[in-house]
Amino acid sequence: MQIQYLEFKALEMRKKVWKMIYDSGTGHTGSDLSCTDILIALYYDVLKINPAEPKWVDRDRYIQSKGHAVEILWSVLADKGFFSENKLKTYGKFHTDLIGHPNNKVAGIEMNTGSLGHGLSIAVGVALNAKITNKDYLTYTLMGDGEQAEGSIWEAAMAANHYRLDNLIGIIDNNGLQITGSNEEVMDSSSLKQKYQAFGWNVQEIDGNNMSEIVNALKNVKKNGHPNLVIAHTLKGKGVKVAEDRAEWHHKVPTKEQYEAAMADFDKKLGGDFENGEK
Ligand SMILES: Cc1ncc(C[n+]2csc(CCOP(=O)(O)OP(=O)(O)O)c2C)c(N)n1
Ligand SMILES: [Mg+2]
Repeated sequence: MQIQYLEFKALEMRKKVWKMIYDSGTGHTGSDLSCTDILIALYYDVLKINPAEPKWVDRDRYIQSKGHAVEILWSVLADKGFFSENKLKTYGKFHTDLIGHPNNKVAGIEMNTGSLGHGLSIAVGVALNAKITNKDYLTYTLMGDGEQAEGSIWEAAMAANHYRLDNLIGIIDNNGLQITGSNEEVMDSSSLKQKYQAFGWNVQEIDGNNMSEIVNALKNVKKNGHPNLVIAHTLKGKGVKVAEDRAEWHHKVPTKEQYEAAMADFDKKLGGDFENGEK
């Protein structure tokens, strides 16, 4: 897949998420924009999936452990055709199943998540199943950096190497922020590379808002008997200046003025840099 096309998609999806949060009055704005590029790389270039057959047995599995960033996930799943754009409009409304965290009643969702610290454990089980049943599918999980404070992560990290799960790819959205402040203020999550390496993992560190680096890292995971981790250095709120690198934008909804200013900026970028999807 062309990197320029993926960059275009990421911009389009950021605009969509921004509008969705404004329209519905709810959402994890900074968290969605932080990992948008990662989801685009996964869903448009890396994952082996078939939206027409969501439960295809040989599909790659994606478990979004940082479940709160669900608006970008719903947007991508609709765009890929797992469900309709009309259904997407029901996000956050009474009786919808497009709720504020991933919900496995919806096509394309493997597991309910949102209580932080569980995705890696689930992914270990799913990857182990592939080993036991001789399946080639890969299992990916996206975690937050604040989420690394959960003890269950480290139990899962140990188990992943014990069971030689080189079919497991963990990704950390390393944006330096949590809800109430920075990692330094809330819980020190530094030296993640050394920590995972000490648990036996192969670790790559990349710029997590750079499409080529994301795609390269995800396609170059090792098959050497050890689980793989990609530490993706990102900017929380990426793509909307007012929200970038600001903890209060974790789940803030834009004002009318902020909404309109960012929409105009998105339109300018989409119409200028990316007219007809070309850079
Ligand atoms: C077990 C648990 N504790 C607390 C929360 C509330 N919570 C939601 S998001 C969040 C911060 C997560 O920060 P991080 O993992 O860094 O995610 P990101 O910066 O990508 O949003 C917290 C504490 C939760 N969802 N689950
Ligand atoms: Mg974070």
